[in-house]
Amino acid sequence: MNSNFKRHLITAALPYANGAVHIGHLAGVYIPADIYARYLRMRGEDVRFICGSDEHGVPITIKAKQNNCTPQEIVDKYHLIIKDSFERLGISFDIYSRTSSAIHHKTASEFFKKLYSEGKFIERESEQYYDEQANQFLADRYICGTCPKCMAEGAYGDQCEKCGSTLSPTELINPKSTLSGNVPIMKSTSHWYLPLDQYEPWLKEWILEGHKEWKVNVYGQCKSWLDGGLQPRAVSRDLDWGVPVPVDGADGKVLYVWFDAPIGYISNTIELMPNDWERWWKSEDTKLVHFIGKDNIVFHCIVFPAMLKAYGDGYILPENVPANEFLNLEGNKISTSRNWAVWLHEYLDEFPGKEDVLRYVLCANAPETKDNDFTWKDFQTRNNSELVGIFGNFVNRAVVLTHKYFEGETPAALNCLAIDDEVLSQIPILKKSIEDNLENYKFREALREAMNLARLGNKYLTDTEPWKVVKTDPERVATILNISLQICANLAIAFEPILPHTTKKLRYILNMKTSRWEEFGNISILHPGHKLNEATLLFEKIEDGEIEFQIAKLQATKNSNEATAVIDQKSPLMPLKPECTYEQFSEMDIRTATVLEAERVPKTDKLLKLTIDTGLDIRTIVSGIAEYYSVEEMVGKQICILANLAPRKIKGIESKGMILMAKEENGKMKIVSPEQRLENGSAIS
Ligand code: B3M
Ligand code: ZN
Repeated sequence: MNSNFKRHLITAALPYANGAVHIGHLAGVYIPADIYARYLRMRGEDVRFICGSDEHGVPITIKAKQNNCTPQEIVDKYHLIIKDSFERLGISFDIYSRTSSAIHHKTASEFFKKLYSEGKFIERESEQYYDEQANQFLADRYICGTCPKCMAEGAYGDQCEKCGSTLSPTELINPKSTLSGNVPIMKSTSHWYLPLDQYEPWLKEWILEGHKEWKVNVYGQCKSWLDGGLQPRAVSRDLDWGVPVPVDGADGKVLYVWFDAPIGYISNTIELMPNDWERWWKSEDTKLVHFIGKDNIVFHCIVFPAMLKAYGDGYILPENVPANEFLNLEGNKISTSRNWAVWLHEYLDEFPGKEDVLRYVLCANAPETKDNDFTWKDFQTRNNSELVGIFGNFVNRAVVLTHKYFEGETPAALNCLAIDDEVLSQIPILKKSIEDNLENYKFREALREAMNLARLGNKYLTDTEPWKVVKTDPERVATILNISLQICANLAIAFEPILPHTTKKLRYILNMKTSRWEEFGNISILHPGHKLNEATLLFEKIEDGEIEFQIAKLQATKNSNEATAVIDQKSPLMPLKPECTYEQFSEMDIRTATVLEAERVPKTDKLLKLTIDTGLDIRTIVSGIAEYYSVEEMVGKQICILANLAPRKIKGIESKGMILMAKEENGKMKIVSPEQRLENGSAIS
């Protein structure tokens, strides 16, 4: 690393504590940030990696209202879920704190006070929307209406989720209160504004002239904001949740969440290093890098820098803001409110020991230059053919053969042939490329190059065939395995920032102490005679059933979203059947079961013959679902069946039971599956 910086301050966007973290957050922000932090630490750099929950703002108060609890209860709940799931994934924050902490309130409050007393704000009286029934001013998400830019319904007072435009409440067409649904009135209120327009020339100089190296998407967004002309921006809100505005007579007003949240980076650094934090924030030899998603660019590149500039006192500005685009899920935009997401805490529960598979797939698919798509099929393929098939396979072959031929001791490389030299010469080239990519925030490419090292090893073993050569030339095998093991050791270093759980395992197998980046490229990390531990598998295959389960889970979400949409449109549903008694209901034996085999019933369009494990027995059910489900989709699926339905013959086949299906408005039938995989035979009542 040829830089003049003495220390690296890395921040990752503070997630809102009104929900859990999903794969979109991970791919966009936390995985790249973590790879970067781990890489720099391996290089022996002085690094602090800062994050925490963003616990203020209107969405949190709305969620609290919906759940009939206090905002504090909401943030307490999600703060723990988020913190714990990050830890389990191995995101190596030096601190993960929260903005409801006393330290943060004090820091944000003092920050505001200094700017206020130095006259850096302008105070303005303005007319704002007010809900007379709820007795409340309608900031941000408390108001919605038609987006003036794309004409979508349901745009919020701060943003249109459809087209992504940043809005202010008065721009909305047909505004309505989200509290009561009422049309709001205008009422006068006063707020403090940061006059961004005054900082415009300086920002233009700093970004447009000084940071042409920023990512195209980041630079482009900044340029369009700056070209459009900056306006003063309110830094306070009429709300009862947040950091109170520390000015006499400002009762009922709090700091705008986007004013206090970035100060959270500072508060959390203070909490981490109460005596040393200033050296990190106020010294020109600190390199500050903000990892964020694209919707946060303006706040990190324009507003927060302007706040720091206004504050003065030696605060440094970010050296880079490598914001990513968005990750979609199975072709659709990830949405917290529609539950269209893969939630980190659920993934960790459902795929124990596979933390690194998620890290790998999300890095390989990171939306670095454009929006990207996550699909479960791609997740499975990347695991099975890349991690298991290439990386895991190579390491396993090298270690197992060393145990087989050399009792687990690293053999000596006696004399190298051209093929050996060729392979070894690739290592420093790949190393250089990985470094350049990591230092330029191109994590996908860095991962690809690290994987190329595994590919190189895998191909080398396949080409040299030590298992054949051993019969005629054991000395040659010693060289081949020595080189293979050195590649394994280099892989343990190259992958450490990306797959820390795996490289820990790999280092154990190789009985390797170091994971210093400096050692990368060394082709005698493991000395002749160095004893290896037993080979264990680095990765396991992911079976079709696991993927089908995830797809079914998403499908269930989609179905329930569509059902909600149908109800919202008030379309007629099937009329209610006549009343029945509980006894009548309880005569039905409804249970969970799994489809073992499926085949089409010959000469029919609609029928599938299914072999089913009911937990009690294996039986056949003939079902008219071939129109809606293929044979492949059915195998492995968990379903619910009416198990004590009298048997009957369909097309000559005895069918014992019936699959529970739901009929949609459009007449389509969908299988009813349990929310999570249950034991077969679980009774439904
Ligand atoms: N809480 C917004 C977001 O998750 C946010 C980031 C704050 S960083 C200071 O989009
Ligand atoms: Zn819009």
